[in-house]
Amino acid sequence: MIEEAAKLITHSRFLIAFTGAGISAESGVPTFRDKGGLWEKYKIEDVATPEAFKRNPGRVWEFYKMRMQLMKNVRPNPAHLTLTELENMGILKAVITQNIDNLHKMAGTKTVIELHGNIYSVKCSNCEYKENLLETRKLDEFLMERRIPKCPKCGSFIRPDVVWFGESLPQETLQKAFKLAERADICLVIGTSGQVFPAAYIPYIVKDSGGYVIEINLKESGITPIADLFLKGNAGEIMRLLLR
Ligand code: BV8
Ligand code: ZN
Repeated sequence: MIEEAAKLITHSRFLIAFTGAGISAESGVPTFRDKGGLWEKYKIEDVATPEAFKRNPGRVWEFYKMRMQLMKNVRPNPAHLTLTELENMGILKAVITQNIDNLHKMAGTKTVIELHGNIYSVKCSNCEYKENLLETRKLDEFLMERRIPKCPKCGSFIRPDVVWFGESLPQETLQKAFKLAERADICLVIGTSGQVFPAAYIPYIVKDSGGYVIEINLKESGITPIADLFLKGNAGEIMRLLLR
């Protein structure tokens, strides 16, 4: 199986990867829907919807600051790094990720499409103001502040620049991802339960456009029924074997 996948991948002319929380699990980032995942401890409707933020912005910020804090000690694992290697070889054309954890970029992958935003990006809940806390080097200051952050331009509350449930994905980003999916001859689907839409359409679009779907996961997912190859195991281990 692995040998077959490795051969297909190294001969691919337009490989893309579609990733979810499982690719970062070996780095120590908690997933969402697994045992011990974030949605066991937190309710989506309390921390990841626009209504939750209106009701109780403090609680939402607590959730995201906890995740920002956690990210400080987290590094990319062999799965992220192998994708970068495939990009450097000219095989991988883009990583489309549902993760907000920044690890694909930290691993050095250049073409990363972050469908659900980035943990280090914040924006005003009212005006156009945006800031990336890594770029402005304000992360530590931001984490120390106990009050709910306010927009320097209009004074409204600052919120995480991520896509919450019930919110549309940025149209341009989504269209770009869908176009890549149409062009792909192979899509590597890594560590996602395939439950969240429209993101989970990506492998279906690849398939409908005549492409091949190779899935890596510890267990079967919503994508498995359309996967041409299913590689069961840890993302880091399997990805390392693919480029050996
Ligand atoms: C929207 C950012 C329009 C924030 C997240 C059909 C079409 C369109 C929409 C819908 C639809 N049906 C329902 C909807 C609505 C909804 C939706 O999809 N609901 C689902 C849950 C039923 N979608 C939306 O609301 C989207 N917007 O549709 O806009 C609109 C507008 C107004 C009104 C109505 C509609 C927006 C969704 C975005 C939500 N935001 N993230 C944040 O992270 O805080 S999504 C959330 O789930 C996570 O953040 C993550 O990004 C995403 C996906 O999860 P996974 O990555 O797959 O993680 P999960 O834990 O589930 O799975 C982990 C997997 O890894 C497992 O399979 C496990 O086995 C595997 N694994 C674990 N360890 C390893 C491993 N594999 C390999 N190796 C390992 N070591
Ligand atoms: Zn503002």
